[in-house]
Formats: sequence, C-alpha cells, structure tokens
Amino acid sequence: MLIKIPKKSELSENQVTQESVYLQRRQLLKGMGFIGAGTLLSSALSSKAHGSVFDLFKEEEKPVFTRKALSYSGQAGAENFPEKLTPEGKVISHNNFYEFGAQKHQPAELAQGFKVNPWQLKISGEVDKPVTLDYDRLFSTFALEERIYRLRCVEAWSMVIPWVGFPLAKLLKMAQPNSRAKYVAFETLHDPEQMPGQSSRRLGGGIAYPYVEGLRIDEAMNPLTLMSVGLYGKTLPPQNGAPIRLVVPWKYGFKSIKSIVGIKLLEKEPPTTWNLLAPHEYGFYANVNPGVAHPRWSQASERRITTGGLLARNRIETLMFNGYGEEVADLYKGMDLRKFY
Ligand SMILES: Nc1nc2c(c(=O)[nH]1)N[C@H]1C(S)=C(S)[C@@H](COP(=O)(O)O)O[C@H]1N2
Ligand SMILES: [Mo]
Repeated sequence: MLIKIPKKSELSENQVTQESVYLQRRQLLKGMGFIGAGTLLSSALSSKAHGSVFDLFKEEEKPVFTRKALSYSGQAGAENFPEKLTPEGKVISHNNFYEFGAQKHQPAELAQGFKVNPWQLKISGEVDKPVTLDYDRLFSTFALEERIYRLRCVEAWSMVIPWVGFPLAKLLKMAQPNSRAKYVAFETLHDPEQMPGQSSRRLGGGIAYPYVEGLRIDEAMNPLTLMSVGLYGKTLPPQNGAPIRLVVPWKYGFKSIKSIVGIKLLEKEPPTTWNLLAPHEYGFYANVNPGVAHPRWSQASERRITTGGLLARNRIETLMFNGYGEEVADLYKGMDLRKFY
C-alpha cells in the first residue's frame, strides 16, 4: 500500500512503498512507450534475483504448500457471474500481507511454513456467550458456501475471487452480542517468529502489529460480510490469510483482515491499522467510492487482474460500493461519505 511517494534518497526508509511506487512509475513509463517488458523492474524490486513481478503471472509456478478440498453446498457458479474470475495462480501469488513482506510476491514465498493448525479464534467483549473455535471447528461449525466477490484494493487493482466461507453474522449470533455491542474489532495473529514482517520494520512496512480492523455492527451483520476459510474450493493458502480471514466486498481490500485470532464486540469504534498509519489517507469506513479520490491518486478506475497480466490494459471503471450498492447503500443513509471515507 502506498504511504507516500518517496524521493529516491528516502527509499531506505520507505522500502515498504517501493513496489507500489515503482509499479505506478512503470505503468506511467509504459504508457509513454518508454520501457519494454524485458527491462521492467529488474532493478526496481528487491535485490533478490527472482524479484520480477512477471514471475508471478506464470500459471505453472505453484507454491509448495498443500491445501485440502472443502465440502460446501451453495455453489456460486462462475458461469452465472458476469465477470471473469481471476485465475487461482494469480490470486495466490499477488498478495498484500505485510506480516510476510510488503511486496506483492513476498507473502507467497515467506508464508510457506506458516502453521495454521492448531489455531484459536476467540469471540469476546460485549457478548453473552464468548466463543472459541479451534482449527477443526472453523470448517465444521457452519455450513460452508461459495461466494464470488470482487476484491478492490485501495491501490486501484482488483480481482474476482471465488471464496468459500460462512457469513460473519452466524458467528456473531452464536456469541450473542449484548445491547452495548455497536462495533466489531478484529485482530490478526501476532507471532514475530513466524511472521518476519512483524519483527522487521523494513519487511513489515512500518505497521505496528498486530494488524487490526473493525466494522460497525450493522456492517458486520450484513449478509455479504464473509468469514472465508477457502478459495477455489480448497482451504486458504497462508498468503491469503489462512486459516480464516474476513472478506468485506464493498470496502477496500485492507478491511479484509487475514489470519484472525480475535474478534471483540465493542461499544466504541476500534482503531484500525491503516488509519493509524496514515489517517488522512485511509479511513475507518473505506467504502469503495469512485467519487472520492485518495489524496494521491484517483479511485475512479482500477486495473482488473484477469488473464492479461501487467501488460494488459484491463482498466475498468470502479463502481460505487464496488458494485454492491443494492445490498449495502442503506447502511450509509444520511452519511457524508466524503467525511466518513
Ligand atoms: N493481516 C493482514 N490482513 C490484510 C493485509 C495485511 O497486510 N495484513 N492486507 C490487506 C490488503 S491491503 C488487501 S488488498 C487484502 C489482499 O488480500 P489477498 O492477498 O487475499 O488478495 O488483504 C488485506 N488483509
Ligand atoms: Mo489493499
């Protein structure tokens, strides 16, 4: 995620931003016809020899972890979804998961050994019945369903992903929120030994870990809001937030927090990671909104990652609420979405 555009001299302090910055620059130069594919990024990315993002788009390059097939009913049916799915190979190799490095290719490499079992997810706070789910219960407590959603990153790229999971509302209802529960806070695992970005400012993008996120309770209870345990019919790979992550399809991707260990019902709005880091750039609400530009770039359009890789001009218009307005616009009636960005 972009924090600020660094001057060359500041790069060492802003390693985290470099990929996004270079990608932007690259696109600009490419648009101007200055660079060809062969020379792109070779010096721009990390010093690693394999640091070219083009490698990410080779379908045959499959990571080494194993994922087990999930059984679920309620098949979403890709044939009924009007847009092309992003190929699995791209969904699992182009990631934002700063705990495993701030560059898109790093999570798929650095998260390979991540232990997801045993796991504990605790639901606590303003609830009558606190709940703890262990690894097996994540997959067996609620009927799993497939949901095909657009994922729109605040950096202006997007994917279409067939998730497998269950509505967050079912989990929250199990814990029985009380009348003081107005917000829901989420927390990612904090384990610097396993997550190299949590012990290295350079790798981890300067984030104060654990990564935290939040929703208003009515947003959390909306039927679109998904707890995902899989994608493409199999358990999540670590780089996509195994064993369980949130998916909020009408909000920018950073709200969809990964590898969750804690969910807490609260009376007050909880702090959220990107808002803490750059409050004027990333708000609590973070609803996808083509009419409200990020301070440093437009949000009116996005690069859809389908089959074309980085060279294709899959530029499409960004839709209000990422196209989910019918389901969620009512949540924000009377709110100034410029103020509550
Ligand atoms: N814990 C944690 N969750 C996270 C992030 C992160 O860095 N750490 N990145 C977010 C961002 S910016 C995006 S766009 C999505 C990306 O999800 P994906 O890699 O599965 O496509 O995860 C979100 N969840
Ligand atoms: Mo993102």
